[in-house]
Amino acid sequence: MFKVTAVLFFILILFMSVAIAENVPSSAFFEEPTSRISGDNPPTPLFEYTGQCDLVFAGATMGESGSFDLTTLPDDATIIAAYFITGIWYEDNLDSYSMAFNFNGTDFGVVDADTYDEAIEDGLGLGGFSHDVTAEVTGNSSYSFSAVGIEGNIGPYGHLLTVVYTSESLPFRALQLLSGAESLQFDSSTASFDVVGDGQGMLHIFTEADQPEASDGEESIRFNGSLIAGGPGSDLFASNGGDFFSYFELPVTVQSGSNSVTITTGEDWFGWHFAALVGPPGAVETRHSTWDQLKSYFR
Ligand SMILES: [Ca+2]
Ligand SMILES: [Ca+2]
Ligand SMILES: [Ca+2]
Repeated sequence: MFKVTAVLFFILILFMSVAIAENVPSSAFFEEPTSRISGDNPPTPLFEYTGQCDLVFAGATMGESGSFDLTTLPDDATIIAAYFITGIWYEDNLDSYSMAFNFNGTDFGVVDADTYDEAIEDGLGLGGFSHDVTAEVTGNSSYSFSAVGIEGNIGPYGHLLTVVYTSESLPFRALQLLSGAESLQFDSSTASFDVVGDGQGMLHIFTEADQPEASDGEESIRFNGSLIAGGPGSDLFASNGGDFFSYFELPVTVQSGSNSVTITTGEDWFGWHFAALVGPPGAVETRHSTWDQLKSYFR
């Protein structure tokens, strides 16, 4: 009887060992993954403005056509700038990263990417577009679009319409938009802002081709080095706006001079195309503005 019990016990232990092994992340048995799509191409300055300003956005999910529904502009908004921001992926590097654009019935023809992140071994090349549609955006409305890749693309994934506006109801502040194409996996990338002063601000981030998945590694956003969203083991970038579209609005404490945002991802491979920071105006801007106001009193 004892022998039978011992054999059964042994078999039970064997089964448990196999079951535990199957649930351990595969990385435990292999070398740590090396970066395939390194953090080397962060978004860079696209537009900045100082005044009674803010920005609103509309997103669109994966597809070569769709519409942006702008609903949150206040009645007295004056539109200052509008950009259609998207990306396109390729299996390998191509001579050109180009797409045919139509926005709200206006045909823009074939447009080259503003920038691209070259594919490296085992990687995907990523083109980034920040297309100026200021003349086409007139207020709250639904704006149809098409964005069709020219050469064997495997996108586009998510799309963003970002609109900068002024309103008498807003405080005086500074705003900066960054755009680009950062193809990122198993790595971090850091972009910098340089227009705001000290105080409370709002950080905006857009990524595409991120998805909910068991993430091997860290998905996070850091601001000036401090973790503000996600973290180790997190699935932060999980298409929170629908298929392959993510947008984050995060309150932050900003400082005059330079402010940085760092995006980190593990296994989830995605494109980072846009970041914006809104905050109190920098000291130089305020002094300049005050001097201009002073002069205007004596004209
Ligand atoms: Ca990259
Ligand atoms: Ca992904
Ligand atoms: Ca994810």
